[in-house]
Amino acid sequence: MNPLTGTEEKMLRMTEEFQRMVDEFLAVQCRYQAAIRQVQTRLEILDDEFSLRVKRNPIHSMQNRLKTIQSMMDKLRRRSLPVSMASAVENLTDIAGIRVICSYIQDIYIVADAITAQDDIRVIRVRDYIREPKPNGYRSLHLVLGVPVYLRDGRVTVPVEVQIRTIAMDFWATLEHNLRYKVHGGVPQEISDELLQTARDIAALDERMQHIHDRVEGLEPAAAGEQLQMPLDAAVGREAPAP
Ligand code: 0O2
Repeated sequence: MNPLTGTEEKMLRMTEEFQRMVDEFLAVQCRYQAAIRQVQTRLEILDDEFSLRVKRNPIHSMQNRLKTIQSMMDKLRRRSLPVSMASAVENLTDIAGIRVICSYIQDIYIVADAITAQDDIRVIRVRDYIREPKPNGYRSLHLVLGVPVYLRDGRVTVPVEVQIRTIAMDFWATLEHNLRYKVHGGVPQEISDELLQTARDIAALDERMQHIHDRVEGLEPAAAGEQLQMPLDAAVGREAPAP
């Protein structure tokens, strides 16, 4: 048999190393997925309970994701940390992520307060980019929660990053993320400036929507129904029902 060339040996070692990381990833994947399920179920329960009490849901929708191996290794490399699964588990707090989309700014804090008040959840980190937006205009509330997961050998605490934002904040963040990744080396300054301005416009809209919501909540239930019904009926050319 021909001996392997230097390049072939190097590639074989890289393949073996990658396979080892995949195996390790599969071993830890189960607990991160369990942690996501735990937090998402708790949020769903809180949302259901809230809607029973006040007849509306603070949570508009939720998404979750497990970071890919590639994305974990890229992040470790960017931070000059050892590139291994053990290092990812030790250094990254966003392997498991849940994004919670709320209708109104106030809902974000209602949801955050309710989940962090649960006595078996550890609050590892809070970053409030709503009260203090990032310089580029990004707004969201980020929590890293330590969640108990019960395995055959006992209990482990698994970190889950929960990003909570309004529909409007999500609209901006999703488009900004897509635009940023389209351009290598970053978008030109004039586009960054315009994105920052759109983030400010969106923040102002969020505040106005919150204000409208608070005013509607302050109305008598029947009156609130009428107020909403009449413009809707007018819009579709129907007559509003007699009071
Ligand atoms: P992805 O693909 O969304 O997972 P950390 O790694 O959490 O210790 P970091 O990265 O500074 O440190 O955390 P931070 O600031 O809490 O933000 C992490 C995540 O928030 C990002 O994940 C994005 O999802 C989101 N985010 C933060 N800043 C911005 C921004 O300016 N624009 C947009 N669109 N999203 C942002 P990743 O790791 O980038 O990737």
